[in-house]
Amino acid sequence: MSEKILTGIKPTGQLTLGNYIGVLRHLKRLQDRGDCYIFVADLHALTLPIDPEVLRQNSIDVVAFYLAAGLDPQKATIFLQSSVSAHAEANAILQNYLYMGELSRMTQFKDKSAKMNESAIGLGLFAYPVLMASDIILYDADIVPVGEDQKQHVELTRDLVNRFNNRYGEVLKMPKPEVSKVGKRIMSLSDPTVKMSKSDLKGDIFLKDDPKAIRKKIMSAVTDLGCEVKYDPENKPGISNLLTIYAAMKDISIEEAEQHFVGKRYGEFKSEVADAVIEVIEPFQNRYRQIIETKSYVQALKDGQIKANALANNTLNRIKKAVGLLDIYE
Ligand code: AQP
Repeated sequence: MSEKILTGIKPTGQLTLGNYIGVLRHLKRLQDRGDCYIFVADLHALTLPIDPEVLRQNSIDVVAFYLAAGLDPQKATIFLQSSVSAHAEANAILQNYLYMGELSRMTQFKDKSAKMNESAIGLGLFAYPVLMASDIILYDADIVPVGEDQKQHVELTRDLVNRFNNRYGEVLKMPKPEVSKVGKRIMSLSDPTVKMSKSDLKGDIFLKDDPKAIRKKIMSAVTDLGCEVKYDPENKPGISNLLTIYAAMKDISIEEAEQHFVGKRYGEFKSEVADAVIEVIEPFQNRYRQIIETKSYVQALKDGQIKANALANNTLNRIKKAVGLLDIYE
């Protein structure tokens, strides 16, 4: 049986080059490798305040970007998380197998809640990893491709699966996070010590930025002292980040990228990084615009919804049965 692969993106804001490098660019290859379930994590987007119209538009964008990245709805199942009610049901059951202590140690929760007033931190933000575990478990996922920031949540899902199976037998499939070697954590161009993120408007390259804006942002990216183009994340975080971006765009290793820039100055280096990004992102944007115009994302979501519900409900029934919920039709 082919392996099941699951991944999703939260429609919380404009997608960044970080999302592209961390996840989107791998999708085309993944759909040929296994049975792909690729979703829009719209329920997760509600964990922080968001305008309803913005959420709707962002959700369309995420699907259009999936398709622009080369996902084929005939091969992969593309769906909205909120269109499969099993996610919420599994969440209600599985929340009893993760504990407050472990949830409060999640880095993403600590980072996001640190910027908020305590009285405004929603329960959903705290319990985010439970819903994410439900997403993964419902599709019997073997592999969960993620950026490094999400790896901790997949590890927690593994703990939950262990705990649940120890108690009820081999009910849940054990998933594995898969983090790409190059580009697992793309950093902000204005502060290369923090992650490039949808919610951080400064110094990020957004997937809808026009080529001129992309070039300008890269040319003014923060660099480091010295003049050598060398991969050294600790002492040269800015240069290392740009090297990573270049390597990801060219689909080569960091060493090969480093080799290419031996003896070149920062200005020339940045200009080549900008060329490399534009060369990949411009055709990607053209495909995105065509998908938005023809609304082909609608049919993809309708088809995906049917397939996703079938598999998710199957697993949900297995979970319900294992924990002792009565099935009156049995
Ligand atoms: N900077 C990044 N480098 C590499 N991978 C990244 N990802 C996100 N940013 C980077 C990966 O993209 C996938 C989808 O992310 P998400 O939107 O579901 O969640 P996130 O990690 O919280 O992304 P953001 O951009 O930081 O969103 P906000 O600002 O809303 O919290 C994930 O696999 C993620 O690892």
